Amino acid sequence: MVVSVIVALYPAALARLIFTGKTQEALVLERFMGTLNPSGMASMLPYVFIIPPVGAAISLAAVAIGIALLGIVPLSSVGWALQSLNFNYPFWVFAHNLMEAMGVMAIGTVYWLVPRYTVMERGETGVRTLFSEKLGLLAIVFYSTAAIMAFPHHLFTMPTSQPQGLSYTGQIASWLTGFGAAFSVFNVLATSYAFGLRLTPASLAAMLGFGVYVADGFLAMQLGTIGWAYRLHGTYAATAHLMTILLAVTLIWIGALYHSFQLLFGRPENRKLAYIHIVATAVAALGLLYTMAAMGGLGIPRRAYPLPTTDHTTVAVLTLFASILASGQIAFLLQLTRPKTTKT
Ligand SMILES: [Cu+2]
Repeated sequence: MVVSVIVALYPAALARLIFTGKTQEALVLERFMGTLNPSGMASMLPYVFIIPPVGAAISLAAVAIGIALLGIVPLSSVGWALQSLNFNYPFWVFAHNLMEAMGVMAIGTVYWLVPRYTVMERGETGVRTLFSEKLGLLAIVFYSTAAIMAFPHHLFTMPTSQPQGLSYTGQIASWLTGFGAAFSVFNVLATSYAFGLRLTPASLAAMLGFGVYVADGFLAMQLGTIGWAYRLHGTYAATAHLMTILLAVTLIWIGALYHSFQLLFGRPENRKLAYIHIVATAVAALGLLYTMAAMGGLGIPRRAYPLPTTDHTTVAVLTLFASILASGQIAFLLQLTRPKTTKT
């Protein structure tokens, strides 16, 4: 499914946009492409400017391994690329920042959605913006800049090879991303409070997704602290963090999807199904986050099968929240497969 999206569906959608003239999507994108404000395209900038340089080293290693796998050079000649130091640093500076770029895009999506659902505009201008566009831009730049050097937090527990200075840099940079997130929390709440936020599936998904993102941020700060990382690394706390950040970002993009539902599917969404989808996803995300975080605190290792706990309550609670998550996605599938003529 993933491969078909990457190699077929996405290029096809882009080709349609480029070659078949003014589709509805193209008209919407045009209003948007040239904008560099935080509620426009500014959150895409980190991806454009940070990912290519931080991804260069691991790309080089990948090319070397690819050439060896094709038999053009002997496999033994690329062993250097897989030595732990040579692999870990190029990999994590890339992988960590890729996740951060995704996070920044998600925050940009919240910045984009929230002003579109406020009751009032700023002054009598008729333009709906964030409470502070400048603070929004600062948050994007601050957050992505701090994030660049946060990657050594993945390698705190390599005590024999990670220089201490790099560990402290990773810890301080991780905490600084928390400040970047705090600017966004203030801005999004101030926008909702000062201009009034309307309840719609899009605005609810954006706010709940952002809420889950911030809740997960507190766990991320613990994992990004050297002392805590020794206790929590390799436990369910890390699983909780990874799973929650992905669910938070997904929920925010679900908001973008409901915002564009009419455009994408030619009919408005069924609100009841949409609310079930969003609330179930958010409740399950928080439930799984705190259950898995508690499991991590108890030292239960991740990536182990069968589940390395025999505590029936833990298993029952995990199963309960997993079922809530699944029922939310079933509501979404019903939404997508609903016949076109159904009343909404
Ligand atoms: Cu990281």
